[in-house]
Amino acid sequence: MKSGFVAILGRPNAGKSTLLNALTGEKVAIVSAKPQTTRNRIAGVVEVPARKGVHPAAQIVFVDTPGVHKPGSHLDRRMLQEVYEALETRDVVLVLMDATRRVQLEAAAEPATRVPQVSTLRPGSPESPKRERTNWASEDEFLFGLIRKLDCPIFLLLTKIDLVAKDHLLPLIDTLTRHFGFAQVIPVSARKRDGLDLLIRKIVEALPVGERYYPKDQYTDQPQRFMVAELIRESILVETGEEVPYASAVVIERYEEAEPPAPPRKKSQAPARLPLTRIAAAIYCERDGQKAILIGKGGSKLKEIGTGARHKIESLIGTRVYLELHVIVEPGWRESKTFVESLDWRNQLERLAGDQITAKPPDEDGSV
Ligand SMILES: Nc1nc2c(ncn2[C@@H]2O[C@H](COP(=O)(O)OP(=O)(O)OP(=O)(O)O)[C@@H](O)[C@H]2O)c(=O)[nH]1
Ligand SMILES: [Mg+2]
Repeated sequence: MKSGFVAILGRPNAGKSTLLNALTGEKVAIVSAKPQTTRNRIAGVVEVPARKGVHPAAQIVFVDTPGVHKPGSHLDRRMLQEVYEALETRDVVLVLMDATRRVQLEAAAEPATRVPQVSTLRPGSPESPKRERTNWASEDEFLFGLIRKLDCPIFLLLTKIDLVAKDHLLPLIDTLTRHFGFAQVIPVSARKRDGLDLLIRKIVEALPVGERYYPKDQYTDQPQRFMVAELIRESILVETGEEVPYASAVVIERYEEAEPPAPPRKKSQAPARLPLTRIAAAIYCERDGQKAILIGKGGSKLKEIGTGARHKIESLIGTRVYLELHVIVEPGWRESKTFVESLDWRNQLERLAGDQITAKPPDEDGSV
């Protein structure tokens, strides 16, 4: 069989996490229309059955990463570090580019600047004159700088093609294919599942022969506890705007697993109620004003965040869930190395193993 790690890279909002979820068929990573949703690298494991005469069976470990952007805060630097770590272990790299954004860029570019703008993206290309760059192009250069020296196959994926007219797409693919040294250029729509079979086939072809890295039935490396924290953060991304989602972090403080379900009953009896998991989580923000927004009038916003998250958590873990949320102001946490490091679930696991996490009672004003 074949196996290997495939790093998914791209600018914020390129559709990386949506692709990961579509490929695994599970909700492995949270998704939102707001950029910089993903903060940690997340593995999603895909088992590919053998196809006679085409390829052997394979296990592909996709690694979703935070969107590449120039770091400002310590949190940003930590997010970029996650990208570097994903690139340390990789057999193939997928660079995702939002086709809708590319088409807009091409349309906005003056004819004179169109070609140089694209050529700035070519790995190893000489730098173009500054006047020809847009902010977007320079951000793309930063992304391409990360992969320039990699010695593994790099695929360019044009994403969200369900939103782009074919007559825009074809010239774009043509330009990209002619200008860049990618092993493959594959247009995909994670939403419509377009191009995913081809992508899987090309990846399996490129992977080395090897045994599984994860058990056959495991679809992610994340502990459930961390996925729960992410679902709460997803709810915050949906329910709040402006800077609040960016200044928010979620830490699970208490996680009491449900008792095993009651034994099966006769059909004539009322169905047994699902067991109950009790979870308490803290939402950290940076300022009192953000806390006020997160709690809302009479606790209404926090209730909405909690209700939205609870439904998703229930479908993730398959029990009923009692969720308590409270909000804590931690001024400037995004600049605190210690705090940012403490959010990483890999570090949290170490702490839990050391039994150092203590549960805190929920705030009176903030509980749901
Ligand atoms: N129409 C359409 N929308 C998509 C597709 N893929 C992603 N999106 C949307 O694009 C937005 C961003 O998707 P994400 O998967 O969160 O993007 P990301 O690259 O993981 O973003 P960050 O984690 O912020 O770096 C969401 O609103 C998605 O619903 C697609 O194939 N078609
Ligand atoms: Mg993401």
